[in-house]
Amino acid sequence: MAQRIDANEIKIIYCSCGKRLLVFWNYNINFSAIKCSQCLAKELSRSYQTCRFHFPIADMIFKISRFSGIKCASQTLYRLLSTQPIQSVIELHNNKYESDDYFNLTPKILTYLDQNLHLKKNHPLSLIRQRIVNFFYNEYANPKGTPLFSVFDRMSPIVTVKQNFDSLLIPENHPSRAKSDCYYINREYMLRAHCTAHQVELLRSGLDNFLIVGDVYRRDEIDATHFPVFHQVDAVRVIHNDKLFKNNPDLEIFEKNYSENHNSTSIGSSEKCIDQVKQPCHTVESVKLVEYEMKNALERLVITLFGKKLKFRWVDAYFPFTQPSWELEIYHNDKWFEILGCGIMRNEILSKAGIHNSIGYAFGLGLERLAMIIYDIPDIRLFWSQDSGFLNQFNEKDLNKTIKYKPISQFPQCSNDISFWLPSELSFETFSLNDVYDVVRNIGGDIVEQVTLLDKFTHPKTGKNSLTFRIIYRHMERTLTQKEVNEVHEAISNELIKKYNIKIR
Ligand code: FA5
Ligand code: MG
Repeated sequence: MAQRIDANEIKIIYCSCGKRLLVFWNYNINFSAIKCSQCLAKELSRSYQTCRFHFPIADMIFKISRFSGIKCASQTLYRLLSTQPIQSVIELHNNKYESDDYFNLTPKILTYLDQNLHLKKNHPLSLIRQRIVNFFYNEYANPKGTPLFSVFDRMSPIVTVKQNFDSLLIPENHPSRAKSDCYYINREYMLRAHCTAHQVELLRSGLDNFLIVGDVYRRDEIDATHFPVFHQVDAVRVIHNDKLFKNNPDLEIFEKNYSENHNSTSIGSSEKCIDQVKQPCHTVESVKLVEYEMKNALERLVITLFGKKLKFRWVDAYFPFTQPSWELEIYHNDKWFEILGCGIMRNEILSKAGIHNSIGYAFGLGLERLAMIIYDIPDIRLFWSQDSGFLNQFNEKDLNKTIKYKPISQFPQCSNDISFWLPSELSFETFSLNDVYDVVRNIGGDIVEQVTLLDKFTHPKTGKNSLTFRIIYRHMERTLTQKEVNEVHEAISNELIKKYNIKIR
């Protein structure tokens, strides 16, 4: 749809959503990136009203033609469009990609790419990841105790459109492929919208039991429960006929009249499989057995995470890559929350990946939703907080401990360090750090948020020992001034000197 127009002309062009646009323009520009005000408002996270004013759509043409400020509006549009290059090369993870008319990454979204919150020490998402992985390690182990599942938690989120959609039989016209819902680098590459994107490549490499953990990207509003990046754990478990029916050798995974060649044409990628009982190729016995195993494992997983009192329910669902499919919902704060989607893997996927005479289950769950409920975290944006007041509430040593998040103050932190020499008769072993913590708490009171030992040092010549602590001050109701923090900090120093005969460095 790229077209060029001359100055002072009104042109009709079409937004990618199909809406007709009339554009009055003073510059020569490639129009393939122009969107209607609604799509732009969504993309730029601006209000619809602002975009309606700046970006003339058909129903605005009368008003706009009367605006003397049309040039200004055009320039704004030009500026915004020029932040979205139509043809340029973008380098991500050491690979170069040529962007095209599908490109819709924003500078902001790129800042999330390598943060790997699910691997960050003492991060709530990492804690839940470890608990889920441990569950599967324990649940599925061979007689010697070796875990059956392999874990992939560092796969690049840059995937092909084929991986994310085609390989999973997601039809060409499926709404989840829309540019308005995904982050595309170009027509071939995108940021994965779910961890299921890696399923087929791992199956092809010969794996049959695996977990994939990672960040996924979907274009969405930002509020307390929505964020354009979240984290998923996906799983695949494939069971061979001999194993599934080792106690019932008369039973089979596949119906007698099923032949693989026949199957691949009969269930096309564009056909929606809505039979909630089973795929045509499978026997009822095999599906019921795998469904039972999967649901049982997932129920035990959520009970392990949330405790025995948890109320949950299974709801029928539809995914193009599983049939039958379900979602698991849990009851929390008088509401039902969907926490995962799952199902019996489409046989066409296994068969194309070179896996025969087997049946599998797959699921995908969201880490943020679990963490928000388990730890009482009220806002999804908090997961991105660098604030140590947030992070220090989660400690990997307490993996299975009930941690309940305590809201941190909205006001800024103020951090002051204190370094001192211990008196010569005291060593690191004989001096109790708790003595320092007590003095700090006694003098600082509620405005002390954290005290951490930063450094231990022994002077090479004098043999004297020194300690450095960082004290973070923060008030719950107002911003502290540096002056008042300094006064408290000095009072703490004086008390330490008086009580323990230390020398400030
Ligand atoms: C999927 O992403 C499928 N790939 C899951 C799947 C895998 C099904 C394998 C079958 C087999 P869905 O879009 O529903 O499905 O997301 C799965 C889970 O991710 C949800 O249950 C939810 O826990 C989480 N999730 C989805 N959208 C969001 C969001 N905007 N914010 C936070 N978590 C989300
Ligand atoms: Mg869902």
